Amino acid sequence: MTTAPLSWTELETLTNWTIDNINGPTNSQAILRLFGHQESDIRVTLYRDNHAWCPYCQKVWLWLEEKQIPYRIKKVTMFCYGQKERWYKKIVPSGMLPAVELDGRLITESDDILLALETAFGPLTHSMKDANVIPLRQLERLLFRAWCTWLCYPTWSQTQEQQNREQFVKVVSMVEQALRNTPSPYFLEAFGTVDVIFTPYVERMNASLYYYKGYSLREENNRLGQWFDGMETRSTYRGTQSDFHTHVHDLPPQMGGCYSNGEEQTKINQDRVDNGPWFGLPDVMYAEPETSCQEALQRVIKHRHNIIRVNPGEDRMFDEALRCALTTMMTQESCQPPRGSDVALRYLRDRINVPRDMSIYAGKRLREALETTASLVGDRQGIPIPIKHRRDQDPTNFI
Ligand SMILES: N[C@@H](CCC(=O)N[C@@H](CS)C(=O)NCC(=O)O)C(=O)O
Repeated sequence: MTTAPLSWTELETLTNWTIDNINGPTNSQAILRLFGHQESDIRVTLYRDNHAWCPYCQKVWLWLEEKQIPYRIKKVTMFCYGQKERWYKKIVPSGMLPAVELDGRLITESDDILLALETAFGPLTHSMKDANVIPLRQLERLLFRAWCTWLCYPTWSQTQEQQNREQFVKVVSMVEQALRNTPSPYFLEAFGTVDVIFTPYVERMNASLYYYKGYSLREENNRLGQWFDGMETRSTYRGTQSDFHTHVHDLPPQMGGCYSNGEEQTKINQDRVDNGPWFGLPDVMYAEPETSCQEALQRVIKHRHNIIRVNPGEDRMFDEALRCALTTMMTQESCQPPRGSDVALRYLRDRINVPRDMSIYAGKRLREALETTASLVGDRQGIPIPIKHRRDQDPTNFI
């Protein structure tokens, strides 16, 4: 038995999800953050990328959120998914992100930004220049290099692949040791700058190594596992957190390539990240909020015209198929979409971006509903996600 798809008007009655972008929890949609201050108190503008893919932007974003500094956000396109805005090139000719304007002064380079911010507003628990922080910052760069060497270069022999893996695992054991030095789940006795500095790449390592190398950073390393759990207790981190699917497909064009080792476990992981089930993956471990389906529904309703317009499926057919998926997500009832809509549904499934579009559990709920609905009419995949660029995600298509 399948149910009929609800109309958009009926679907609207099923969600009252809202978020206070300005003063509420950390969220990717905000362009102004006040934390209870007045707009006249603002001294900072953060320039970050449209899709929340840029790791160095996440570092500064998380710092500002943790310190609750009132700021504006201006979003800029990255080269890999569209054309850099002219106005941005006028202020940052290289086009690089992030940048911050602090009291009218423009600063680029994420470490310089954090140094300037802590001079203006005080450190986030520890200064970037603290004697305990400096060696941990160096360790983060060491880990980053070992990760790039393993992930981003093709290997010509099993031995080389094995050596790269061993080198990475060796640096991870140094990270484990550093985390063991304090009883807290964090790098020092309390959450602070170091955790913010490690966050963007450790999150991307967790995703990419799971998918391209069959290696689960979070599950295979006890202390890092506890560190992730600690981070996930923070609403600031949850607001910037992405999922495996988003990262594994945004990294190749950003990094210049990600190379799979082709092992059995890798293939299993790839199938899981691409085709589900998405619940239970080690990209998130805190309990799912009760509002995740409502959030997903609200976000789709808000952008439905563009979502339907950019989808390769015929508009009327996809409109109905999408309502079927949303009906299933909200009622748990099976809803038969039009014949031939499997490709269109999976196209959208593959282009949900976390946290750009919605938070991690909402993204999983929506992916699941789209897949469940698509599978009722076929097993064809959507247009493959490009790996050299991501112009399929050009934000100008959504204006
Ligand atoms: N060392 C710089 C690195 C910044 C960087 O590599 N930014 C990348 C994005 S993650 C970028 O802006 N690339 C230009 C683009 O992709 O448009 C920093 O720490 O801020």
